Amino acid sequence: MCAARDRHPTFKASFAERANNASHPLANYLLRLMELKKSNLCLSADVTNARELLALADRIGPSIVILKTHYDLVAGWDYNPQNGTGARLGAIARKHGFLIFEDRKFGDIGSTVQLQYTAGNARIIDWAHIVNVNMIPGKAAVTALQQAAARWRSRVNYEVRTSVSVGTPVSDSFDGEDDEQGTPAPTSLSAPKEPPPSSSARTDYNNGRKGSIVSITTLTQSFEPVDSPRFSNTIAEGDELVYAGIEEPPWERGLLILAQMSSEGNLMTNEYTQACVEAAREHKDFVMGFISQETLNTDPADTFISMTPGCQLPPEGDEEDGDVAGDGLGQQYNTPAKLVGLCGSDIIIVGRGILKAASPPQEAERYRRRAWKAYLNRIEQHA
Ligand code: S5P
Repeated sequence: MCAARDRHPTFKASFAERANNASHPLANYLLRLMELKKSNLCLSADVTNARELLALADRIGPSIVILKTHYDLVAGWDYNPQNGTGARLGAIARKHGFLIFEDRKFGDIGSTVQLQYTAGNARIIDWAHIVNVNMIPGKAAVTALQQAAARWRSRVNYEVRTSVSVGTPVSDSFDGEDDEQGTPAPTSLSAPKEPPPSSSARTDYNNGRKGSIVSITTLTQSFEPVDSPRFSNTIAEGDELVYAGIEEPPWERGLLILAQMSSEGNLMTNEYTQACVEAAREHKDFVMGFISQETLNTDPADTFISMTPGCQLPPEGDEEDGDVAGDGLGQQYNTPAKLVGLCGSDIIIVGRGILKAASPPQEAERYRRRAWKAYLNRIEQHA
């Protein structure tokens, strides 16, 4: 089911050793987090309302290192950048120690994916540490996403504080792209639209336009340096709590390339997968790894992380590594022992195997233990 990759150094190396060699700051962080939590489990949180998503993140958080979202299937997603669903997930992630991966599978021309990543109501880049790209449009999509992340990163250390003062006369509308989309202008969470003139300077922007002159509204924005990735506004659940034993994640965002799929009859050929690997090698400071069915590290210098969906365990009590049937809609499943132990995948991605269990937290622990055991067997260490 997978090519033998066991001669590559990453196959037998511990996550701690690989953390030392990881050039991507978020990959380094994730590998250390995995060692700390003894977890190589990602929950695919495919639930359809925001309240359920937040409750699930809080319940399963202790077992996982990544929570994967599809924000577009969640009803009631609150887009408020300061205390909406993304920000609240961020607070839960900080409390339990996991990263957020929005499984958006960007797949369009460069200019469009940049906007899909950073703009719109969701502003994915603000709350998702990791996203992924479908390479069908070619390498430019990767370059474009990397550019967008670098631009965001260069601004994000500054909080924008906005104050509005009203005098006479005034203009009655603001020229803000956020207003056009019906959402409030971000004040402190999002990166500013203009780079700050200096870390402590105050800049005045009068954004008034059109409107009848009755009084003057002055929009004053000050950019203040922030040295922590923590968002400044208080978020209800556990904002003050930070997972012990590791620092908060770095600001650098990470990308995964969708290089192989779990679904039956998918069109990703070996040649296509190889083109994904080449694109990753060309963007090592942004691409952390792959969504794939096996490790794709072949060159001695490769240090990519492979994350694998299409994973389920047979029911408790059945033969440990027996076959698991697909879902009837094209999804195919393999066990952690096969994916991690034989194929060299690093992180298993599990959705319905956990979500549909009688007790999702208990089942998440079962998956965590089994995937971790498969990793220890692979590197020939014993618990
Ligand atoms: O090849 C893939 C790639 C992905 S990201 N196959 C997948 O199944 N996925 C995603 O993983 C899919 O969109 C879903 O969110 C999750 C698998 O869910 P499960 O319920 O079948 O475990």
